[in-house]
Amino acid sequence: MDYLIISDAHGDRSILEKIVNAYRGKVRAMFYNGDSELDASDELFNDLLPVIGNMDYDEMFPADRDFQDSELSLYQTHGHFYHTEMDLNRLREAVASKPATVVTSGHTHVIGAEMIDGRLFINPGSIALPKGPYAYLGGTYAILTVTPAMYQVTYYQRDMTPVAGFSFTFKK
Ligand SMILES: [Mn+2]
Repeated sequence: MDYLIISDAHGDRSILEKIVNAYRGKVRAMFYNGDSELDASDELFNDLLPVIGNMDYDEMFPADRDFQDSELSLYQTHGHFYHTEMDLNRLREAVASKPATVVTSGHTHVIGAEMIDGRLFINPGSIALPKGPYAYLGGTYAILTVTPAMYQVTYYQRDMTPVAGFSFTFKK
């Protein structure tokens, strides 16, 4: 089962529209990790599951999300409430009592996929304003594939091609 994770478009609505249209019906859920700078009533959020970012001013966006289906238990947050721009410590502590085995955030605009305390932390990077050592990719999103034994995280560029060498597998 595949899940799309995307974040931090910062007003670049057209790239979100393009990606949503390409993946609608092909993934089980599409997570949007905040800082769209759009209204929560935007029709994009008929497909994208949002949380509020520090640059979102529509208070109708939820602060965070506990997602559960038959394949995946996930906690979604933008990250600013946990100051993930500093480190993942507060977020790591916040999820310690949660059933989620996957934790996803945005905010830093820096891609990341790592297992911490038995939970997979995924940052898809920013689709519009990438930062960090992989900013040269020009914006990224992630596809999470869940199998009975493994998680796989694959990063894609704005043209929806996978980034060579940026597919990571984690044992559950
Ligand atoms: Mn941002």
